[in-house]
Amino acid sequence: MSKNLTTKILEAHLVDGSLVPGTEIAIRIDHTLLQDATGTMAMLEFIAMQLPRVKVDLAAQYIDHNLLQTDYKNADDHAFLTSAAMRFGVHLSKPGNGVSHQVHLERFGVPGLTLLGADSHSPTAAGVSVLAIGAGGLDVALAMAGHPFNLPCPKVMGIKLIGKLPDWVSGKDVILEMLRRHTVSGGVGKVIEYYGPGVASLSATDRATIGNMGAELGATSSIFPSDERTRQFLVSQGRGDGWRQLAADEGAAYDEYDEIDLSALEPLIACPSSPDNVVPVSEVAGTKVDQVIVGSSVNSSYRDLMTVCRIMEGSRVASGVHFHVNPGSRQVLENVAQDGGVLMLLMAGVSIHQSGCLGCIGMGQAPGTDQVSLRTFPRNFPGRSGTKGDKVYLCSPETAAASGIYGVITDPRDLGKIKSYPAVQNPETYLLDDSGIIPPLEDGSAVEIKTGPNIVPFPDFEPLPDALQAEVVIRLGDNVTTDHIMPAGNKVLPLRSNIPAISEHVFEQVDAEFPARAKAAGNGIVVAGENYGQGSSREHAAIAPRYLGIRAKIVKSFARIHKANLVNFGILPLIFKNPADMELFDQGVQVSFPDVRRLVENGASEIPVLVNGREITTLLEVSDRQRQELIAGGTLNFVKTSQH
Ligand code: MIC
Repeated sequence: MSKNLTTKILEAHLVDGSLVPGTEIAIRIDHTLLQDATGTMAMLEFIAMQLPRVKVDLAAQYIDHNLLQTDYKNADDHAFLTSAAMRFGVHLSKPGNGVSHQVHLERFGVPGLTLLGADSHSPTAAGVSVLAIGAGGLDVALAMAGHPFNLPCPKVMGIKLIGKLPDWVSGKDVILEMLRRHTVSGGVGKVIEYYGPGVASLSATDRATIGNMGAELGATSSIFPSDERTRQFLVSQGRGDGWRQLAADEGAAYDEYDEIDLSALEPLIACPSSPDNVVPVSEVAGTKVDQVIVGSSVNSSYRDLMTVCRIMEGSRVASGVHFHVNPGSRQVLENVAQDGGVLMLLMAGVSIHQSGCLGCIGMGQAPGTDQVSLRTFPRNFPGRSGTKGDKVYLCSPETAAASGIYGVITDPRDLGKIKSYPAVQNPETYLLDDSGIIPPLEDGSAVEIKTGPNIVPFPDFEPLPDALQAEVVIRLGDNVTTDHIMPAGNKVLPLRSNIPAISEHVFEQVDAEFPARAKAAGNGIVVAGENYGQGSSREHAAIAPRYLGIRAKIVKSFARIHKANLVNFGILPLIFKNPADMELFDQGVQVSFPDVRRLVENGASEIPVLVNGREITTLLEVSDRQRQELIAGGTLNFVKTSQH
């Protein structure tokens, strides 16, 4: 029977279960990726497993998020991560070496492998046909310890690409078109597999852009065939030996289908404040722009930056605009510099920053009050930039550059009337420099782990009680993001290794009184609508609420990674059987879950909840393994008390 590529890679890695969508499967993981914002906690969790060394073929730790050193905290985390990486056999990418996704694509990704990353944008590795999945830090720590990764078997959505992108239109416009059609929840429970004659026209880095932002569709992963373009990219990175051809079989079936004619696409833009709020650039053209940023985790490759350099060459940034470039990696910057791009940017008035996530995660670069910021980043959730009420638009490097020149949102095809499209290709041979990567030691057992006052031990969480009484601490609507639950930004991110301190910021931008109310309630629950917990993989959005006493979340539907994180830290992920019941759960109301432990233990899929003298039904859709973890009070407790 002919198979799609996703099925082939999953089959080759299947350890448990069968490939029936929705049922739990376990897959072998080849590579793991940690970054510093999620990685300090994941590394603490790995240390708690008391193993001498990682048990995956390749583990990498990147320092790319918490780069501002406004006090000792981030610098202590960097030292901690460096020492832990050396102790446990992990590659360490130093601060300034680049964004995890771009560096992994360049230096480590190999077609057909699996990658588990503690970052939702890990599927950037789709650019070189890696089946990469974002997960909570604990799941990645378990993979580093050699455990298979458990996940609901995804459906496969086949996207047939035909045609070829017109000038001034690039990979970002393809994924914005996907978001326009399918929304931020359209990919939940699915791998998005691209195929068809149009694929060959996309470079590895355009594919990486599309894979990266598959996370914004809520997709489990995205994948491209490994073809001649993949081979060229690996050869240009001095890694041609790792290439192999991979594709779906002729006539392979998909669970869902869609088709995009690349030649019919036009420049698109996601308006504030959701990546799926997409319109043609021409619809918002003329809007005054205050800030433009190109780069960070997406659209920060050589092609993207050099395209901007060539567009800016001989032009100047408009007087009212601050134009920033955040290169995806030191390698990108070195190659752009070698080809004269740095001078083109500087002479146009662009500020060039070190390689890293920077403003994408609110680590600096926050826009001013009421300012319009145009970014090539992957997400624009409200307040994520660090500014409350921000107006962040997401677009391609072409649109960003054209808008930077005119000072208003500009369809780059208008610039095409006076400049020819640069049509930049990635280099045939990159200038290679791995000085920013420290390889693992043969034997790291003597390395002492460095720590600091802000790196505090993981809190203890009690097992699920027989019955639960709790207060509704907050009720929210649809599409609540992890940025709402556990904000990032330069004040909060340094607290990622200190749960008691970071928990004081839960729901800060939505309702600053939440932490105090949750603590006063003793046990609490959160109630919300559809697609709860979309966005980041940050497990702090589960750990910190749990620390404040949240024992259950009852919603209309969950995003994949957040749901898994809730189970990992002992929070019941419940779904309203009748969505209209949500109205009964006003803030402050007391609810009870009679006999809950026995029901979870016995495999009950329906959990009754008493509210205002009425009994309503909620659904618990988890695997048997997850039930045991919930009963234990979380995965760490479960792992400690069993062989797992
Ligand atoms: C994000 O874009 O939100 C991040 C930064 O990449 C996060 C990771 C984090 O919360 O640190 C993600 O998407 O997983």
